[in-house]
Amino acid sequence: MSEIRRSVCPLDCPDTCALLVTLENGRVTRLRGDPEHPVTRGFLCEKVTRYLDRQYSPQRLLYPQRRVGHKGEGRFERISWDEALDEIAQRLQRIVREYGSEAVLPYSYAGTMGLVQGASMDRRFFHRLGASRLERTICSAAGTAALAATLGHRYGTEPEQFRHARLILLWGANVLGANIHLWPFLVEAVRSGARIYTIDPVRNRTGQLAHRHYFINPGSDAALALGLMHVILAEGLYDADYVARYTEGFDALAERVRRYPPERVAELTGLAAEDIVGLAREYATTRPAAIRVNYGVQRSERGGLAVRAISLLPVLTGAWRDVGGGLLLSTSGAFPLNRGAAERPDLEALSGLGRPARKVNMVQLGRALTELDDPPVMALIVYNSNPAAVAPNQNLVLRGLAREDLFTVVIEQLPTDTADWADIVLPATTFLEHTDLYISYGHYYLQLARPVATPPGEAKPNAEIFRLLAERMGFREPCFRESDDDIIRAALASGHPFLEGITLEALEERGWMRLRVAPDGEPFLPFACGGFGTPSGRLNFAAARLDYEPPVESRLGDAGLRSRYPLELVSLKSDSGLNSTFGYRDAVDRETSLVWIHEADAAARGIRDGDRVRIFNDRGSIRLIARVGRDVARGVVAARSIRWPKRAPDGRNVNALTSDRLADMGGGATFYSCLVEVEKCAD
Ligand SMILES: Nc1nc2c(c(=O)[nH]1)N[C@H]1C(S)=C(S)[C@@H](COP(=O)(O)OP(=O)(O)OC[C@H]3O[C@@H](n4cnc5c(=O)[nH]c(N)nc54)[C@H](O)[C@@H]3O)O[C@H]1N2
Ligand SMILES: Nc1nc2c(c(=O)[nH]1)N[C@H]1C(S)=C(S)[C@@H](COP(=O)(O)OP(=O)(O)OC[C@H]3O[C@@H](n4cnc5c(=O)[nH]c(N)nc54)[C@H](O)[C@@H]3O)O[C@H]1N2
Ligand code: SF4
Ligand SMILES: [Mo]
Repeated sequence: MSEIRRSVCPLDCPDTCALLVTLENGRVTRLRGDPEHPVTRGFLCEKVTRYLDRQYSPQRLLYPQRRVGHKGEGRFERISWDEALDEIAQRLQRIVREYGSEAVLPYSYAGTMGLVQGASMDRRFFHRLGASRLERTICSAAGTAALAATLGHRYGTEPEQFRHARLILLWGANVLGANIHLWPFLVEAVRSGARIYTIDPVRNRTGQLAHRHYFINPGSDAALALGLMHVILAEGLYDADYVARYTEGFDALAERVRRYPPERVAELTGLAAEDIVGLAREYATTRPAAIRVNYGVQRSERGGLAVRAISLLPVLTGAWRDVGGGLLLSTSGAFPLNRGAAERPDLEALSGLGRPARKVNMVQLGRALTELDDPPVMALIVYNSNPAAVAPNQNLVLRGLAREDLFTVVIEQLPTDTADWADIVLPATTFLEHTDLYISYGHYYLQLARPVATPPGEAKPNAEIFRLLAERMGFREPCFRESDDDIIRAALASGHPFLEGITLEALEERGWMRLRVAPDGEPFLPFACGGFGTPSGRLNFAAARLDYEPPVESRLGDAGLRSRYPLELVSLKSDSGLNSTFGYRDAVDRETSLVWIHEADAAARGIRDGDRVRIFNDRGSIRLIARVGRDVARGVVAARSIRWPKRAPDGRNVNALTSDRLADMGGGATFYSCLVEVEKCAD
């Protein structure tokens, strides 16, 4: 007997695909994209088409387990849920008594993007406990803060409208790898005569198909944007009417960008001065012009400034007026859920702490585990994340996880590196086995997914695990007994007009619904007539001090560092994987075991294609296989992330090299401001 059910891809990807699931005799036999969904359009990426290898993997964690071996060894014994929950509750209670509640640190990110399993009962639990508050900065914090400070709203051009653009800048955006459902719209645009340019230190698959690729120095995008604005203003190519109507602070901007003539910007960015001039003219005079900027540009020390400066471009040219014009970084700010109702930060007042709990930036997990005092972190509870693989400064993270006095709980689907470090491992369900509500950061559809498969063994959803833990901890507030549906209803009841008509019942019936950002069938033009989310409603060009300096960790940065480590490492996303989620697959392991190096840099080091090389800096050292060519800029090396460290010869991945220095805004991560040296392996 076969039937088709709806679901939603839960992964950390802008596309948030609507899925159709084939069930045969209770077993899921096929996943495909919903042909009716306007962005999914009937296809899935390859990684999720093959998701059933994960769903039915013999590696799935099935039962609660307790560590029997040494820390990190990954040897466990099966225990019952009762034993596991009792032990966790007792350990937490003792830690809270001895060290205070802030000695407990949650660690979660986007293993699932669902609201219920990602940011509801878990948050309630930690607020009620008075645990340290985790700042979830590892991905998008700098860009998020920059967009909020500049446009005032974190949304932009609808993906469906890119088909109308005539010039498309893919700025730090590997569309084919990390946002494949935008691609068909770009193809349509090209058929109507559009040109596509990529701006990236790496010529990835998307760059190879673009009409033109601009190699840019990592972390120098703010300088390029300032240079483009310099030319646009100097040549009078801006939209004076749009600027007059909807902005303020124009004179301050004009004054600022005067300091960024093409020659200076050429030195900072690595682009040729005439290319900067040409790009500025073409961008300002082609309509509609759309920019797809992705998070790659803000994963650097100057990432906030980069997003600020880039997002001023369509304001200056008035590109926001056009269907198919504007800029897209994220759409997530358009989903006005009542997050407070789901997460209940007010519960912290019951914790006995008597003040807001301290904040711990997730990018600096290694420091938190090894340096924090008053109180030290004594318990770490990990879910929806794999910090032993994904966090920067990995050697420091591992030193922290190895602490004998640290009590670590990991809620996981698979035996990740992080799970190997746990004292207690709890088995989690997959998206096919639990309920959730999904916003998107790449389109404007809200979606609901119901379980379609039975959990294997004794796996439970995160929300249920935190309900049970709350009960064990004696948290009696009624909110700890709320069902998943209660949580979803509360989150939907924000009263915001974008959610008008969107209820649990309506979602249940249809699966996905477009936000009421525009009337049915009409494009969403977020800033065509101003409407910026600033105090005055106008965009303020003078809000930011647009002063660019190269990152400390760059070839134009700290002189001492760059003399020892003269190459900049960009550890961009793999095409075949999704962060560390599919690290168990051989194809992902192969892709993440390579490092791309420019032929001139390779020749200078006696490195040939296929050689085994060592990449190192003061933080660590790893071995990879060299790919020599011209798809990275000179002075840049590129490795795909994120490998499962335990599959690597040295038990480390590229994050053994990356820095836990913070970005210029939002406390964001700086994975791509990273100096290294590369040498041929002797053996
Ligand atoms: N296949 C696949 N898809 C994914 C993911 C994945 O791991 N694999 N990860 C998901 C996640 S977590 C996210 S956040 C999203 C978004 O993911 P993105 O952040 O957009 O992906 P990245 O590959 O990190 O970066 C995009 C591009 O920016 C480039 N880049 C790096 N530094 C700079 C710079 O300083 N300037 C410029 N101009 N470009 C730079 C990189 O070389 C890369 O080609 O993708 C999601 N989708
Ligand atoms: N070098 C380098 N490092 C990076 C990046 C980079 O580009 N380069 N990118 C950074 C970025 S953008 C991000 S977003 C982070 C990603 O960091 P993470 O969000 O930690 O991403 P994943 O590696 O995908 O790990 C998610 C884990 O959650 C688990 N999981 C999935 N669903 C559930 C569930 O329902 N319940 C529970 N309990 N677990 C679940 C999965 O099995 C998986 O092991 O990595 C960052 N690290
Ligand atoms: S990972 Fe992205 S492209 Fe692939 S199915 Fe999920 S949402 Fe769609
Ligand atoms: Mo991310």
